[in-house]
Amino acid sequence: MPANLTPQYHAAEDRYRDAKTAEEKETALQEMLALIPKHKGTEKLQADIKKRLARLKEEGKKKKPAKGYDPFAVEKEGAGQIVLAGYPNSGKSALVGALTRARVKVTDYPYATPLPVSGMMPYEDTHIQLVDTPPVTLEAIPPGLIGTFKAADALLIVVDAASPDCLEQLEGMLQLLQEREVIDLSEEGEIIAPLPFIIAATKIDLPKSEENLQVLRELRPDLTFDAISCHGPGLDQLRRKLFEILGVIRIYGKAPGRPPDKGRPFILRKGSTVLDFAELVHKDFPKNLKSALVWGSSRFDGQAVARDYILEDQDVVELQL
Ligand SMILES: Nc1nc2c(ncn2[C@@H]2O[C@H](COP(=O)(O)OP(=O)(O)OP(=O)(O)O)[C@@H](O)[C@H]2O)c(=O)[nH]1
Ligand SMILES: [Mg+2]
Repeated sequence: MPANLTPQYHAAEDRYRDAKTAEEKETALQEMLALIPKHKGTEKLQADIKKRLARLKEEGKKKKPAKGYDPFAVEKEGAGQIVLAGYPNSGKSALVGALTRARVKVTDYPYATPLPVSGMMPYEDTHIQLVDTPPVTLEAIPPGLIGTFKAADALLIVVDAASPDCLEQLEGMLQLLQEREVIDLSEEGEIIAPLPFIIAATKIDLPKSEENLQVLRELRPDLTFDAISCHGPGLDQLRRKLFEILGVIRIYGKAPGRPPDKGRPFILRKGSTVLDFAELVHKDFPKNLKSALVWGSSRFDGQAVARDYILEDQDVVELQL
């Protein structure tokens, strides 16, 4: 029996998908329960919503008394979280300020940023979270900041290309992040799940920066440097690379006989299959999934593919349940 779900129900489901906190999830689930057409075809869905609500309540009860707010634990949002890392005054806050609407503090003196600050960077039809951080040096790192780095999906290492200390900044960052097992530069790979990273050489609009960058590139031919200025040059390319380093794809769902929902893509890891997508849309979908129609990466539009078909960025998928 078809479920015949209404657009209002779908909208509530979208809110559930986007909910970040337990409270938001609970509100969305309650809306879904109120809006779902009550008939035999939706019994399973209704039961699932109720189960999820019960689980949320249970988890809420179990929660330990709050230990207090931890400013170094930055809740994830958007298609992925990228944390900046760099020496004092290297231009981290200015860069987050240029790419997002976060209220960052940019000053010409060092140590202006005492705690992480998060902002959302628009990228095409999605958003990437950038986190500005307090400065580090080889000698001093704020307690808690390594945890912020490790929890990220990727790092953006910032080096001041206009500074005479730019090589020291680069080598210092690499040594520190390696020693603390955040990144892995060893050939064999020594740590589990090291973070991918990008190195931005900033202040490329200032004198000496080109020369300094040349030196960095000669001394570290194994690394790639993105030359940028927070005033514009290099930022478009950096936005694209920030999306690419996350290793995610955007997938648009499509209901039979309806246009694809291009408003809000589902975010999946690169290499995900039609089955992974189905699971993300609804945990009960995989067991009923027969095949799917795909527009985009398939040989022709609306091609029927199997459950293990590997999706690509910006594919449109209609699940056949
Ligand atoms: N010309 C130019 N100046 C920049 C650029 N990026 C940053 N600056 C300047 O460099 C100084 C330091 O920038 P911030 O963004 O505050 O540096 P930070 O890395 O956040 O510094 P801390 O918070 O101490 O770690 C400020 O005076 C900025 O205006 C750039 O691309 N070009
Ligand atoms: Mg700062």
